[in-house]
Amino acid sequence: MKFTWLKIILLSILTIPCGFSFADKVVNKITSQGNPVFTHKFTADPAAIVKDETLWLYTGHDFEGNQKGYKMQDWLVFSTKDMKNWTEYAVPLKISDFSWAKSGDAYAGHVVEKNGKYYWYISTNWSGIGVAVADNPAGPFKDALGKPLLTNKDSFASTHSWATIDPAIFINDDGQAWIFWGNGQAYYAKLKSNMIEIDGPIQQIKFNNFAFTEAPWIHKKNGKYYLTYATGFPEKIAYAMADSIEGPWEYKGIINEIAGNSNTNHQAIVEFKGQDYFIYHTGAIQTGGNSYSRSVSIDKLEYNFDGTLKRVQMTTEGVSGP
Ligand code: FUB
Repeated sequence: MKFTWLKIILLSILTIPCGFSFADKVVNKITSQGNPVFTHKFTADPAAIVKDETLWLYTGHDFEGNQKGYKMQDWLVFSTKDMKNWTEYAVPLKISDFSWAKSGDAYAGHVVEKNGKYYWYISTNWSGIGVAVADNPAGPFKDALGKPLLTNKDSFASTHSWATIDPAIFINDDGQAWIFWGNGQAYYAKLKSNMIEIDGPIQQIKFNNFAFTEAPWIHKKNGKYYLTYATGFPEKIAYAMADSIEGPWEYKGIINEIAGNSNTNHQAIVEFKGQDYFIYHTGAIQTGGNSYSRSVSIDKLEYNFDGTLKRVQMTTEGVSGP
């Protein structure tokens, strides 16, 4: 009894600094040994945000090792202040939280903060893209709409069932939020300020050399916009640059090679405490890792003087190992 109270008080002290107390949601403390960052669960499709002094990592959750197809029923959330010591929280969101998602597949998602609320855009394989909302980054998140935000009809140039996946959100300097998504073809649209409705027409991204597979991610650095995305299959990660969120985009090349033992790679890019990070998944966990039992890894992302990106070095040590 005494121990339980002591544990709760200690966890409260540890988790208060970013404005919320998450003690009741903490399920695990992990000291990472490098890549993959976590070895106790299979994690995939990373997305990350920074809030105050904390990096929040949201991932998909593959079934146990040696899977033969995508089996993912919930999403996971972790936080860190130093990229080495991580806190894992109770499962914040499940595919069953979206009653309309008959596919039952918890595909890639992306979290953003707007006006003190946290919005988690998720994909479902063939049931569309949904959005869940929470008052804090650890959740729990709740379906904000009770229906999909986007369906296959919105991916107007595509005919396959998994065309409407992999949402990526970018909030521009003027406060306008944009959603990008797609498989095979890439689309984007404005979000209304309530973050749960599409505002205006849906556009398709096209440019020379744009061999788009999936997993768009937008970030901005030193006035330039970067669109990173998976290309080919097995996937590499390529990128394009633009002076405006709506392009025109200029293809710049490959930044990450095929990930060890995985067909997919699915990157997130984030700056945290002055360092840029490339977060991705591989099938390289040595017990049971493969294309459907994936694990998140993190390495540094570096820029050249002209703003182009250096190729990522996928490492065993990662950013937290010895
Ligand atoms: O995890 C299921 C799908 O695999 C994602 O939606 C894609 O980005 C790929 O990583």
